[in-house]
Amino acid sequence: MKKLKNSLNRLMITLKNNLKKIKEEHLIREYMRNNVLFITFVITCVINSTLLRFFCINSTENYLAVAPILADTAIVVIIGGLGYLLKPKNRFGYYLGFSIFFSTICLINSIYYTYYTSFASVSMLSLTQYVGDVGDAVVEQVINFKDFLYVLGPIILVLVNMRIKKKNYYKKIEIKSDRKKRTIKTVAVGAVIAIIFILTLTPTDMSRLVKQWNREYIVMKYGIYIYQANDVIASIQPKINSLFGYDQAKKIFKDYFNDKEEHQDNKYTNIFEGKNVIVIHGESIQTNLMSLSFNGEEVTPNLNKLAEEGMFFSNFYSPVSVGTSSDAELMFNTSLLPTKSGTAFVSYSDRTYNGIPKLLSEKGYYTFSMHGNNADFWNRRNMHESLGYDRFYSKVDYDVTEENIVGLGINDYAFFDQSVDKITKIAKKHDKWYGMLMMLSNHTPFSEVDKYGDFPVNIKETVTKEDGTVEEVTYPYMEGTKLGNYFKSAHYADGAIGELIDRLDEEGLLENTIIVFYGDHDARLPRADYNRLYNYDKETDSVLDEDDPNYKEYDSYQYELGRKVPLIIWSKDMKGTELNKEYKNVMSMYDVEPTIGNMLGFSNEYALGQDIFNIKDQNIVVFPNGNWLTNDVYYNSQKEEYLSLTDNPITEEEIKNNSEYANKMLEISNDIIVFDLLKEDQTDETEVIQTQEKG
Ligand code: GP9
Ligand code: MN
Repeated sequence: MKKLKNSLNRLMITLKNNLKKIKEEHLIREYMRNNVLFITFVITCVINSTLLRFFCINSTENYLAVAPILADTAIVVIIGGLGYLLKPKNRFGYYLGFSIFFSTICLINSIYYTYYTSFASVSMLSLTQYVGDVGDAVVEQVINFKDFLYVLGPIILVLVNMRIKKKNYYKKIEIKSDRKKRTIKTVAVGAVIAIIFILTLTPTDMSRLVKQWNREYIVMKYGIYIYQANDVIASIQPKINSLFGYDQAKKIFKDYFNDKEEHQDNKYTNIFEGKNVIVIHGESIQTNLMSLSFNGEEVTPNLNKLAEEGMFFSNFYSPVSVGTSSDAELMFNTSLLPTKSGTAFVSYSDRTYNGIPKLLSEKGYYTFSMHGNNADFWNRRNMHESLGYDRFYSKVDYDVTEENIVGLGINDYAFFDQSVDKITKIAKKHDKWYGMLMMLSNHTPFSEVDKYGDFPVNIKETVTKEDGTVEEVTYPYMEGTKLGNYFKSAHYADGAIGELIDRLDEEGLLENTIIVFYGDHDARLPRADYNRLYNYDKETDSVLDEDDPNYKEYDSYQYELGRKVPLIIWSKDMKGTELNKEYKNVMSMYDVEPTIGNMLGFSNEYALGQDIFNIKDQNIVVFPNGNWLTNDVYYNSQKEEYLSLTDNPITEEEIKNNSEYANKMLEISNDIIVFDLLKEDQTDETEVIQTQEKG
C-alpha cells in the first residue's frame, strides 16, 4: 500500500514538473508556431467531418459522439504526420492536396445526403449519368449554402500559408527539422488515438462496417473518412471476386441449363394471367405462429383466415444467409440463392437479374415496391431497380411521425394505410400492376411491448374452490420471455394485415387481384424459450423435467425445422374452390418465381427453383450452408448426419446425390451473380442475331 502511495506521489510530481516545464518554456506555443500548417490541416479536416455529421444526422446521440471525432483525428493526424517526411517547402502542396480531397468528400456527401438522405458510395458512380437530367433541380433544391462551408478548409490553409511565408517560416524551420523523428512521433500520436477509438467499438460496430450498407450508422460511428475508404474497399471486392474462373463458371452454367428439362404446362398454367398482384413481405413471420393461441385468442387470426380461404403452403422455407430480409427478396424474385460471401443486394446490385418485376413489366404490368424504411437499407435503392421495379416507395414517401413509429420505422398499420392511398392512385393509372409491400414492425428485438396492445401470453384459468367460490388464476407462462414478446409483436403485425385486406376491399382493389404473403425468415429466437412453450409446468412455473412422460423434445433439429415460414396465395373469390387447400410438399423461397410465374404466365428460363406443381419426384430445399431438406429427410452437411422425417428408407446414394445437387445449386447460383452470367448470355444472343443478320 505504502509502495503504491509512493509511486503515485512520484507520478504526480513528474506530471507537475512536466506541466511546469511546458508552461515555463512555452512549449505549446513553440510547437504550434513550428507546426502551424499541420495543425491547420488537422483541425479543418476534423471540423469539416464533424460539421457534415451534425448537419446530416439530427440526433443527440450523434451530437455527443466522441468516437467519430477520434476516428477522424486519427486518420488526419497519421496522414498529416507523413507530410513531415517531405522537405518543409513541399509540405504545403501535400497538405493542400489532402485538404482538397477531404473537403471534396464532405462536399459530395453533403449534397448527396440532401438529395438521398444517405451517404455517397463509389459503387454508385455509374448513376452520375442521370445527374444531367436532373441538373437544374439539383442546383435549385439540393445545393445549399452549408455545402460550401467545407471549401473553407483548403482556403484557410492557403491563407495560413501566405501569412507564414511572409515571415520566412520555411527557412527557419528548415534548420530545426529532423524529418524522420517528427514523422514517427506524429504518426505514433495518431496510432494511439486510433487504438483508443478501436477500444470503443462493439462487435455490432465491426460487423456493420464489414456489411457497409447501414451507411448512416457507419458514419456516426467511424466518421466520414473511414466510411468512404471502407466504401471503396467494399465496392472493389466483388470486382476482384469476378476476375478469376469466368470461363469455367460459364461452361458449368451452360451445361446445367442445357440439360435441364423445359418447363411443362400444368393445370395451374396461366390461371392468374392478367390479375393484379400484391405481395406482402411479412417481416420475421414464422409458420408456427399460426397454430398458437393464448387464452382462446389466436396469435395470427388474420393470417390464419387467409390460409384457410386460400392456397396455404405449410412446408415452406426461406433459406436466407447473412442478407436476411434482402436474401428472402432475392430468392423470391429471382429464383437464385444467397451468395457465398457478402450479400447479393449490397455487393452485386449491378448484376443482371431476371426478377419477377422485370418479367411482369415485359408483360405490360406497372411494378412497384413499398417499404417504410430508409431506401438504402440493404441497398434497396439500387437493387430494386436491378430487379426491375418501376418505382420504389421508401421512407421519404411516407408520413412518418413520432406517434406512428414502432421499432425500425413507421408501424405496419400506418404504412399499409398510406400504401393503399398510393395503390389506389396507381390502379387508376395502370391496367395491370404488381406491388410488393414490405412490413417492418415485427422486427427483432420485439421489445416495444407497450406499443403492441393488449395480448397476454399467459394462462388464465377459472378455478372453483371447495367453498364454491370462483377464482381466476393466472400463470405467467410466456410473459417476459423473448418468444412471448415475439407473439405480442406478431399479433400486432397480424392486426395490420387484417386492416390492409379490409381497406383494399373498401377501395375495390381486391376484385381482380391476388395476394401473395410470405414470411421473410425466422425470428432467430432462443431455443430455451421454445422449450418453455412446449414443456411448461404451470404448477412450478418452470420447464418440465426431461424424464417427465409429457416432456416434448425440442432439439436443434426441431429448432431448424421449426424455422419454416408461411407462403399464402389468396384472392377474394378463392374460398371453397379447388385451389383452396393446404399444400404440404416441401418448398423453398426460390421455388416461388417458377411457381407463380406459371400461374401468371411468365417464366425465367434461368430459375434454379422448381414450379412446385411440376415436382414428380422429391423437391429439395437447399440451405446456404449446404444442408438440405426433402419431405423425407433433413440433412446436416456439417455434422454429416440426418434426421428421417417419414418411415421411407433413406439410402446412402440418395444422401450423396442430394448433397451433390445442393452444392451444385449453390455453386451455379453464386456464379450467376458473381460473374453476371445472365447479362453475358443476353449479349451472346444479340451477337448471334447480329451475325445472322450480317450473314
Ligand atoms: C429493413 C428490414 C429488416 O428494412 O427489411 O431487415 P432484416 O434485419 O430483417 O434483414
Ligand atoms: Mn427481415
